[in-house]
Amino acid sequence: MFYIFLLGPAGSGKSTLAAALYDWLLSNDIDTIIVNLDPGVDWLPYKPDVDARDYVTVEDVMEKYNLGPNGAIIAATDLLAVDAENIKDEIESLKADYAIVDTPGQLELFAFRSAGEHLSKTLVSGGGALSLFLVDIVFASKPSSLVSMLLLSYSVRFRLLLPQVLVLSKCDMVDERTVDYIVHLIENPAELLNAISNELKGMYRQLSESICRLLDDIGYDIEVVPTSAVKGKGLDILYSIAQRISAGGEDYVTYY
Ligand SMILES: Nc1nc2c(ncn2[C@@H]2O[C@H](COP(=O)(O)OP(=O)(O)OP(=O)(O)O)[C@@H](O)[C@H]2O)c(=O)[nH]1
Ligand SMILES: [Mg+2]
Repeated sequence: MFYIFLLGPAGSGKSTLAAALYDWLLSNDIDTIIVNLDPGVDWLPYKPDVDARDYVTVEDVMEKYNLGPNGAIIAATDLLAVDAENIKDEIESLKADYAIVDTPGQLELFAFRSAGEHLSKTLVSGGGALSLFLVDIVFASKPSSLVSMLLLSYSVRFRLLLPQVLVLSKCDMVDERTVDYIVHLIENPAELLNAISNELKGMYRQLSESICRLLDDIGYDIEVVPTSAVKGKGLDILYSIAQRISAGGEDYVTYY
């Protein structure tokens, strides 16, 4: 099975894009399942085939351990990791070609705590995976915000060690020219440096410039895909990237 993880800051559009990609794959006769890994979510725009809430819910954890909502979300994600093997077994028992995995709203829980790392490694073991890092295009329209998102996406990539695509989400909310300009900035660090120089002054400008240079130096060669879950934009491109990677067209890490 090939796993497609959707990651990104709260509200970046993970669940909505997961649902849109799932529908698109099914309507193209591609055998796909959809997995919810958020034990705290109330409502989802899809019906998960495998659901973290069948293993642990934030509500139960709050009651059982007498925790507040934030502590309970952390504890629930840690408890979920204990069930990683069972979750993998349930997913694999469905014998689909692709599993779309929607991750918790709080990016740091999945990307920066060992529970998320353990979950992703367990699921991916013996198969392939791709991570889609979502950045809300409205947020990315400001060069300094874009730089901070690029840095965040790189640090997530470094944590999970999976091939990663930078997905610009909600592109229906800005015009085509803005989308093209942002893609251009991401693909051309020198232009991004220029844009930052016009926006910031002093210490923060220097800091952003250093981050841009760092990303350039380490070869931040990430693929950018503009999408809109509402308009169905970019879903075919995401699938073609997943196909390329799952077919071995690009290295991916397997954990044995
Ligand atoms: N215009 C537009 N709005 C979108 C799109 N995708 C998501 N949204 C809206 O953005 C908001 C957040 O979307 P979600 O899919 O819940 O985002 P999320 O990243 O799963 O959120 P959390 O799980 O809470 O972190 C919702 O109000 C969505 O309707 C899109 O392609 N276009
Ligand atoms: Mg969500």
